[in-house]
Amino acid sequence: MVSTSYPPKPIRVWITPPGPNPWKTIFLLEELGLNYEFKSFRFDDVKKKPFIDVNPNGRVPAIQDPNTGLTLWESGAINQYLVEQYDKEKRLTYDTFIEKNHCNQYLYFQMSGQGPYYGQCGWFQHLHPEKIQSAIDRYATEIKRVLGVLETILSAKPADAQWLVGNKMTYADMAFVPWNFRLGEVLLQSWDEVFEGTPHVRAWHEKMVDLPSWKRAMEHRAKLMDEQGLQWNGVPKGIETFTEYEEKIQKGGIKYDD
Ligand SMILES: N[C@@H](CCC(=O)N[C@@H](CS)C(=O)NCC(=O)O)C(=O)O
Repeated sequence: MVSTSYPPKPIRVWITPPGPNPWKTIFLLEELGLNYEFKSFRFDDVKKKPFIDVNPNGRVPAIQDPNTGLTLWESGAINQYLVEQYDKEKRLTYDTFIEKNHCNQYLYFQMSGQGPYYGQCGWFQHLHPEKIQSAIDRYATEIKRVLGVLETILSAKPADAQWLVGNKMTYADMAFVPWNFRLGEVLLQSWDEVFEGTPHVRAWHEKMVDLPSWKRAMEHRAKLMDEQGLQWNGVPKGIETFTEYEEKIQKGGIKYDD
């Protein structure tokens, strides 16, 4: 965390470190330089108390903001709250009619059109006990389609305004980063293959992962993963490859991650 005293009391963020969704919120907190603290716990406990008292849906992230008394889950709702409550200068959002609604639109697209499809692709690629190629293909095709939609949008924008809304980065652009960051693992492709045919998306993504705020978020992730004995890709230490991990899962020796 950046050392900051705004808001006065730290916002508590419940996370399990491996999955991408919590990092959407941490990226935003870091970019806004807000005062927050981690409540990091194991993925195995996501559907158990005490977390389900915070989020009955048992999914991370969730936040508790002692400055306002608000408890909130669903990363899209959390991030909208954070910008509305704390981005007073509208650095990462807009209050103009069209732009504000377009930010909403892209956030909903990310929440319903990007996250769930990427998540299902990752599930069928790595964690499902049976290899169902048609399911992997369906979600991989959808990922490429979503990247194509983003390419159409970004390539139509002026060269000096390569952002989804208006001419600056908003919380809507930032919301796409954590899942796109995991595309190599999700699709089992090289970075060049992942972004083949979508150069504007690649440049947009690379601009954001180059930000100090994202780098700080990923440093926190590395530390929290390490604390739980996990490697960068979510595979427990001591297991070399995804194939070995998949074999152990199939034998029931390991619980599923997301
Ligand atoms: N729509 C939710 C999705 C959250 C989500 O699925 N988080 C994953 C971790 S990245 C999780 O908690 N999974 C728990 C499970 O699959 O049981 C959000 O954006 O907050």
